[in-house]
Amino acid sequence: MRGLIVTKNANLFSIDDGKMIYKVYPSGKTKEEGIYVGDNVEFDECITKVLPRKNLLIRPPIANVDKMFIIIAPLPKPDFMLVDKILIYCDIYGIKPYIVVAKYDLDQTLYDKVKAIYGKYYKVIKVCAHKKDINELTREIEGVCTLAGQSASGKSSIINAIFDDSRLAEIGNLSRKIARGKQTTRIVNLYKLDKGYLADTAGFSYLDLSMVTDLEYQKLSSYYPDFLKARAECKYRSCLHDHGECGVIKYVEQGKIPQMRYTNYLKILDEMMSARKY
Ligand SMILES: Nc1nc2c(ncn2[C@@H]2O[C@H](COP(=O)(O)OP(=O)(O)O)[C@@H](O)[C@H]2O)c(=O)[nH]1
Ligand SMILES: [Mg+2]
Ligand SMILES: [Zn+2]
Repeated sequence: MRGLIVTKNANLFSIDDGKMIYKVYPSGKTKEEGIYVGDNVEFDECITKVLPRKNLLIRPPIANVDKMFIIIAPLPKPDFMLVDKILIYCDIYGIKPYIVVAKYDLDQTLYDKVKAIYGKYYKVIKVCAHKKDINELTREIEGVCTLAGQSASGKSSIINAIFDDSRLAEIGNLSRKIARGKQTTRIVNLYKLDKGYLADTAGFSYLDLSMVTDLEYQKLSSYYPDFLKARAECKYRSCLHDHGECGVIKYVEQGKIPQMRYTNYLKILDEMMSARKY
């Protein structure tokens, strides 16, 4: 039989074969190889085979992620550099990203601003957990999906609103969360919705691209769909778009590339270059 791992509880796995849930232990071999929530497996009395993965996230540990919802909100102040890093990460790992503007009850203008910056190349949607208005998000849930984004942006509240069960995820007090900055680690579960699954644990409140990808700084700009046309006008093919006769700089000056995307590109470039100097 074949199925999807939806829960890992110590050494016992829950497998969804599309009709029902089986509780199964791994074989010695598959246990040693490692099995993660999101894995597609073959099983009978035990899990006999883990099928090849398209990706594997580390924190939280989830395999075969199809879609990632990057949550930002008016409060805390959005970290757009983190958003850009997650977009790059998703591109590298074959994950479809969404930018989700949460807590729209606090400020209606953020969605329009984000849409203007990202909307041409990425899906931008808005939700409000407090109003239980999360349909724009739930209707996109297909395959294995997970939420990401900075601490206190409202991820747990969205998960709770979706499943309408406040026991699923702990909602933190905003100020306490910021002060502490750290999340507690939890077991990951995939919860089933109509067309797919949503992980009950969110990730990426912080992301160091050089730690989690093989991305070379020379290639960074190729992960910016909004730079593509401009890059054709750079004098040198190896242009890093930080100085010189550069199409990207020209487009930024002409307002065709958002200043913020470019400023954060330079910061990420700088981070990646200094990560190489030991
Ligand atoms: N005004 C407003 N506050 C929200 C909304 N969603 C969450 N919050 C608040 O934002 C804070 C952080 O929420 P939480 O879900 O724990 O964020 P997480 O750290 O990303 O999981 C909490 O104080 C929530 O009550 C919303 O839709 N509107
Ligand atoms: Mg949370
Ligand atoms: Zn250039």
